[in-house]
Amino acid sequence: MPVRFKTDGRVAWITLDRPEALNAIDPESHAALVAAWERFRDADDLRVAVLTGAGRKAFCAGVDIKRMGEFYGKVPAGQRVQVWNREPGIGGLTRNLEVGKPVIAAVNGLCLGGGLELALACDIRLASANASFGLPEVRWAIIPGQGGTQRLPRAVPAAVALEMILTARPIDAARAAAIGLVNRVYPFARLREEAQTMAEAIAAHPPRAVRAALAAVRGGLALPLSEGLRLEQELADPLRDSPDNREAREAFREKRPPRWTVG
Ligand code: CO8
Repeated sequence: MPVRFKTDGRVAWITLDRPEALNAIDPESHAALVAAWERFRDADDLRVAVLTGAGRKAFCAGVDIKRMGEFYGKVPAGQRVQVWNREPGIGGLTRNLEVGKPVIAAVNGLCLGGGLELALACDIRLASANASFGLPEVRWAIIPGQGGTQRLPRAVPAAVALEMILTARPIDAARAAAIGLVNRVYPFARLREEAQTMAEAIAAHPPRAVRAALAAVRGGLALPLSEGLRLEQELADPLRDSPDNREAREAFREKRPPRWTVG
């Protein structure tokens, strides 16, 4: 299988596993990724997913260039926009597939093209010091079309995004951290452990609050502030004086760890 799905406690590890092709996404990897996200989404006991790549060199070198034509050929050219605007994007998370739970990208090396677009669709990005990031699509006479032109300028300043997209040149992990494209950078040997630690920290919190916070931030980013503030109230209110909220307050008074209603 080009994608491995493993669990470590309440954390799902989804690993692109084609190191011989720098974990490039071919049609089978795409289908396996979609299936993996759906499995994570539907598993009540899994709270956080970590996406990474097998091997020491690459997280994902993008869509499989040798098999790009197979993606195009699936749908007649005249219908592509219509069909792709409702199907999951390449790699699943990039379009029309929401899991509603946090996803961390543990970027362990090259992160290019469709690989960066997939990492941008994750909620938190951690990187190893050897990682590099780029959107080289214009070199291939196309543009980033799996969310890259939209998510990169929302993640970093627009001028920096344009520099990356128009020059097609990759940046290193230190620069990616400096511009806020990645949250943290670790030595390669520590990346996995740090991603698991962060995932467990999130998984320890009451799942309804985590999901609502995620929905508020993700939903609000697409809205004007006044509408975002309304969305925040809609998501915040059902949690106020909820069993978990009462339990958190009671546990604080009684100086004991809280027990959440789910899990
Ligand atoms: N696709 C397929 N195979 C790849 C890819 C790729 N994206 N990247 C690397 N490989 C393969 C190589 O062909 C090679 O395999 P083989 O030895 O069998 O030929 C193996 O991985 C190792 O690669 P290299 O020998 O090239 O390793 P180097 O260290 O010399 O170079 C590079 C590494 C610089 C990363 C180089 O491999 C490279 O430039 N790769 C292409 C990276 C790239 O441009 N990616 C973006 C592609 S475009 C994209 O992702 C968006 C497309 C959206 C299309 C949507 C369709 C529906």
